[in-house]
Amino acid sequence: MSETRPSQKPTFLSDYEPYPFELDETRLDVTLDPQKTRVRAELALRRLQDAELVLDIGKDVQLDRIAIDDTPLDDDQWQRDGETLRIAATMPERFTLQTETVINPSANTAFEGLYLSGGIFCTQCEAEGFRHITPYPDRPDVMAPFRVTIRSDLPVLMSNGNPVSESDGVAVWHDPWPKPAYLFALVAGDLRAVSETFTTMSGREVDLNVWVRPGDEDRAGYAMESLIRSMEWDERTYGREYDLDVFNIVAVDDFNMGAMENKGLNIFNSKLVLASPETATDSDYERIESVIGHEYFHNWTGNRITCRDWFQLCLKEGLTVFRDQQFTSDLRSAAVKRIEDVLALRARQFREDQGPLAHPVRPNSYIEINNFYTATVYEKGAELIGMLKRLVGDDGYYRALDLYFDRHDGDAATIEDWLKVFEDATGRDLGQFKRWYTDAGTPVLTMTEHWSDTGRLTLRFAQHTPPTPGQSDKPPRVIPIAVGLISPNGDEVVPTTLLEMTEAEQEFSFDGLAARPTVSALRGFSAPVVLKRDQSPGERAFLMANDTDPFARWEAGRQLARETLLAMLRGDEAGADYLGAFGQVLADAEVDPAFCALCLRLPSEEEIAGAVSDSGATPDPEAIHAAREQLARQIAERHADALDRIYRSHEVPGPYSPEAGDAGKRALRLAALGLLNRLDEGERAAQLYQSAGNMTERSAALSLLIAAGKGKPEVEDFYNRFKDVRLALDKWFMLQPLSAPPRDAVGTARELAAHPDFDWKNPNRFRALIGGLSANHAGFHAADGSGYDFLADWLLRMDAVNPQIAARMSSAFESWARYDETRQGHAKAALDRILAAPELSRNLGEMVGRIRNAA
Ligand code: B3K
Ligand code: ZN
Repeated sequence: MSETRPSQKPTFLSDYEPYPFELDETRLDVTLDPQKTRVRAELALRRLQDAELVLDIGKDVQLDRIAIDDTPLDDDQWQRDGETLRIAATMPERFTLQTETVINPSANTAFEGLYLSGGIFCTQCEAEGFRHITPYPDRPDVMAPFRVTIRSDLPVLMSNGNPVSESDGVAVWHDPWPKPAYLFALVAGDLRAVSETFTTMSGREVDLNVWVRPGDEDRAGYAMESLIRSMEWDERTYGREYDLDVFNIVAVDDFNMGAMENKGLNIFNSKLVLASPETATDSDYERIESVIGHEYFHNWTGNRITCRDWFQLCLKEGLTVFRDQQFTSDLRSAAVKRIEDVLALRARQFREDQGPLAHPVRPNSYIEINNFYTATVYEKGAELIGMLKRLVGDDGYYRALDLYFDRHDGDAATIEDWLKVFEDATGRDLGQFKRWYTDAGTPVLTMTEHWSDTGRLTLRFAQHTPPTPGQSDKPPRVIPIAVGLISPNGDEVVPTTLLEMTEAEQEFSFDGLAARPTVSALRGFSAPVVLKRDQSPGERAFLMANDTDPFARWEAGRQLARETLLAMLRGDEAGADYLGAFGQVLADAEVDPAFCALCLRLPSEEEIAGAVSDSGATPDPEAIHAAREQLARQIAERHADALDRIYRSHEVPGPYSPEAGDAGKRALRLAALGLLNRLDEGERAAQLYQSAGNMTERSAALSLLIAAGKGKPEVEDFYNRFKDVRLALDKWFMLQPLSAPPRDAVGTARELAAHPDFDWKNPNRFRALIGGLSANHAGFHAADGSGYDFLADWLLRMDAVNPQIAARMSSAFESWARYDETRQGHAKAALDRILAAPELSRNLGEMVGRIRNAA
């Protein structure tokens, strides 16, 4: 490996050692300047052991002064090596380390540490960004109260905690809650606030502000409403109250991810704050509500109780995702939310678990921690909490959580601590459950049914977890399997019952049944497993029509659709059962439009490719695209009248509201339109585009037109309408490569990449275009390798500017080894080209290295 490359040395969980110093207070004095920001830091330290003082320091930080208790250190008393600063001087038991550094926010294109976004100074410190601001023990188990002075003539100056004073361009903030450096934030700029006051359950008043750029105030209202709902919900559901006098949210345009839970000063990607009916879709609104909730909920699960080290990331992320999922289900439809979450889990986490990037929810090692903010840590991490709750019951769960907050408030905790509160609160042994945290891979659960005429039904289960990188043998785990039984006339004869599987093979019996029932298994998706069962299309159609568990009902239809598609790919006709059962779903459209909309959605091409590959065959992206199109057309032909009725009767009158009821009706109407689009070649979509009163309809109509190979005038119109609205223009950059007929996708992406508005250093714009193409399955996996080449070119270009974004987008290559030899050859060449780049970042180097090892 060449010397210019950053270290590829892994960090191991087993090497954890406590920090030998205690940090009593951190005082920062920051004089802002776009090119030369000066940071004076004072760390009040206490020695716990006889040890060298080791701090982290970014290579981009110019260190001008280093002193202990006002005495500058001699050159031979300290040493800077890579990202480490070692201080060998003998220190008293208590001392203050003083440093002075200069950093250049305007040169910071990686958006980690302190940077500038559209004239606003802002920070991102998780996971290891604080070291790019000042030398520091930049690890989550070193916590301290912060006092921060900001000097600048910009009108708004903010940091964490409560404001102390502000005058003549000097603002002082104090955060009394000890926190690790990753939760530090600083914002300065010309910002305007949408403000409210919130009275907490114990009667304290909190000032709430959502800060945006001048002119954006009228798009910040929904974020504020969502914040208030989050605060009320956390008090109601978990008894958790907010703990500072102010809560500030700031929207910035350049942000590597969605948002960040900095104590009292959340920083958000503007995409997750700004919304108006004309510029944001129903899903954007839903996402804003859920991410505002997520970051707010971190105040307790993440901030008051943080992680001991980054291996414990799921401690805060899995739990906080679980909490935000509960929040959305309580506010909207629980059934719909569960299905959406399972769809996302399967699309991202199962795919991860089944490929070269598989890792445990609590990993054992990493090279670059930012590569581990994954679907496994977040979404599978949340599933583990859901399983725990199912296993110990609601009462046990909330008792355990109360104990967790009591026992660990102010701690940097571990997964062991987390499991222990459940054991102590419920008396249950969670030794076997812990394997869910330590073992990677998605268990495959096989179920067979045995009926005896004495009225007994026996269900036999076998579990097996396939090997994953570095882990070959996996012992059985405890799997909660929720089951219900439905009689031939559609009545539920056994309501939902939780079976606890703990062995590799195990059986459970039900007695006293008058007739052989149909089994509704894995209700509510009670465990993140792949369930395999032999079931006839007729039985699936029966469940699709009769199951009382909404998830299982949806799942039956989904399985039927998958099998129908697999059969079509083998050259068979589309199954009559599926086409028939679809009619039943349409007949129930009025009951729950949002649920019905989900039932109308066919499996994605990516999902079908996964299913083909599971069956031992090689997926052919073009054939998959064609089969899916053909099935959609057949459904549309068979149910044209019902679909047209739904389309006409579900127009939502009156002023736009993003709430679940109206959004569900729009979703159903657009799902019907999606199918009809195959018959009328864009006619209805073109009309809808013209009459659309909101972005939900307008963007859906636009993508249907593009998919139909039409829509040139509409694409142009959309651009002209939104060319000055960044977030809306991102949709324009995304929808074209995403919805284009596969043969045009790469060409479209290339043209757009040359467009003057392709401001690629902005993460949202880059993700829109590059992510749009990667999500066009048959387009990205073009047989000539042009999709792979295009992605490799852009990853390399982005890597030099923003390694986190490049690394994240590289996961589009994750499943390359499942395709045919020609495609594999092209993918390998593209991956090898990336690996050969002379100055590859640690981020992209680790990701591509792991992906390339797939075969
Ligand atoms: N905790 C942040 C994610 C930080 C990602 C660092 N690469 C947002 C969240 O999960 O709430
Ligand atoms: Zn989070």
